[in-house]
Amino acid sequence: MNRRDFIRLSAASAAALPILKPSFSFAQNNSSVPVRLTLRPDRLGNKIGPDFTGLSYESAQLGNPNFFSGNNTQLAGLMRRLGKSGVLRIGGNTSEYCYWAPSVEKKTTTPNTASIGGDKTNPVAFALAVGPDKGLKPSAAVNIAPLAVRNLRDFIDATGWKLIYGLNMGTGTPEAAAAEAAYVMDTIGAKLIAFQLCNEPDLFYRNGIRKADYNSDQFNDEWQSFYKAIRAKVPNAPFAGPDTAYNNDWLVPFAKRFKNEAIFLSQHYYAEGPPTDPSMTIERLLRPSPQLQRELEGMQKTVQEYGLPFRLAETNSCYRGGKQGVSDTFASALWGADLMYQLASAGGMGINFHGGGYGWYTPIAGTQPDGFLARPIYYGMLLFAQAGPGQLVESKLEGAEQAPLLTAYGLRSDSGAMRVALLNKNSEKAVRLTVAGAPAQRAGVLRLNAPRIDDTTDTTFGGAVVGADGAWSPAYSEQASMENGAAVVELPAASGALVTFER
Ligand code: BDP
Repeated sequence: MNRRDFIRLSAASAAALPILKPSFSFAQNNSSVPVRLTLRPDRLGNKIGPDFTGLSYESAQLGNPNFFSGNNTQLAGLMRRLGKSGVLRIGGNTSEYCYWAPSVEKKTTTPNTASIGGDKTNPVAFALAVGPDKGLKPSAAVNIAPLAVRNLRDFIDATGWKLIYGLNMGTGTPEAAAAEAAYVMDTIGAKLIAFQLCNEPDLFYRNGIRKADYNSDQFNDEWQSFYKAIRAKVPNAPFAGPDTAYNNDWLVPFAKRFKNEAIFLSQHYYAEGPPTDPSMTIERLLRPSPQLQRELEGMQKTVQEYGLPFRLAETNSCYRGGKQGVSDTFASALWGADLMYQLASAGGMGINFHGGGYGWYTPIAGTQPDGFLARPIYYGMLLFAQAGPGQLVESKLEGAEQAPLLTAYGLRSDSGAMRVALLNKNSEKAVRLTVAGAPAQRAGVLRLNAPRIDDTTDTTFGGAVVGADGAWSPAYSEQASMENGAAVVELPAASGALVTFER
């Protein structure tokens, strides 16, 4: 098939947009698998709220009060590009080693060390940017000064996002948590959507935070005592939990016991790990995950039974900080976008991709002195952001047996537009997709693309890269060809696209 058969550049939008050829070749598509997607706009599914998207950072990052601050305009800009009202979650392993230190700022001058940590006797040292914790040993103690919370408020204001704030139940006291919570609540106000009390308590038994027999009942008792201490000081403090690593057997009893105390439920999901295991590959990342299915089913059951919404409060491709050659590649963009839609389809309220610093899986990499950069996974989140909040539309995919890793999600966006997110995770098979059922005259296509599935530097969306401060606009205007009212989109192997129907 000739490229012109399915790309028509519209004169109107071509006038507004520079026309660039998408950077891949459509030359020989005789081998592409013909697939049909039929949308049922009369059958609407789950809603995707404006705060669905999110990022997650280690609490230890607050040890540098200048990171999340009004001065960090690059990071704020990159976050705003992902959504006007996303959610920043602060927590992770290091939250169990962060200590509220109201007196620290009196002693601290402008911090400038690049090394993480310090200890309780010398706690003012901190890192410029903190990457994901690798979980191999307890992290160094970090003091959180009131200045860090005040600056966080400025940062939150600059992003338009909201906050989930992790406290330290692992090695902290209820009194300290209550004092910290009071200050956070006072400073962040309504933009704080929830406190979480700890990180992955279902792994406490094996990471040295609690004894080997630590169980969900003990955890729930502790959770309750912290909750009470905080509520006594901050009567309107909102809570979420249990923020478990993966274990539905901990999620369910928590939901049952705290359905009136928690405003939503949270759990984590890592697709792969550890990175040293050679079977943790791109290929495995892109295949359907039985663990994800288990977690989504557990979540759905809990949501139905206890009426609480669910947030995947921490996730990424490979635990222990990610895997080079997997987590930092274009594959992570296809994986990440697909995970967002899988979660939305299962009824989840939102997601937080973990990251920070130069971690392999971080969506945004960098430091203030060196600047910030959108990594491949960011572009998957960008596709999701451009599709917009809205309501999923039921659809049927036919003929994808030869391209089993193709996924497609229909959405009626809040702006009224019908859209389809297409993710061809097949690394060898191109697909010729006919999208029927959306009454339209035209269908615009934005491509999620990179030269190779394991490419780490040249991902684009709409033919354009994202600038250091989040600047992005599509570099070309592409129209799908229309056949009998259906849009026909040629999707190269290992690529994605966002199709918008226009009447
Ligand atoms: C999670 C932790 C987070 C780590 C991540 C990882 O909550 O702090 O950075 O694993 O191992 O379990 O990458």
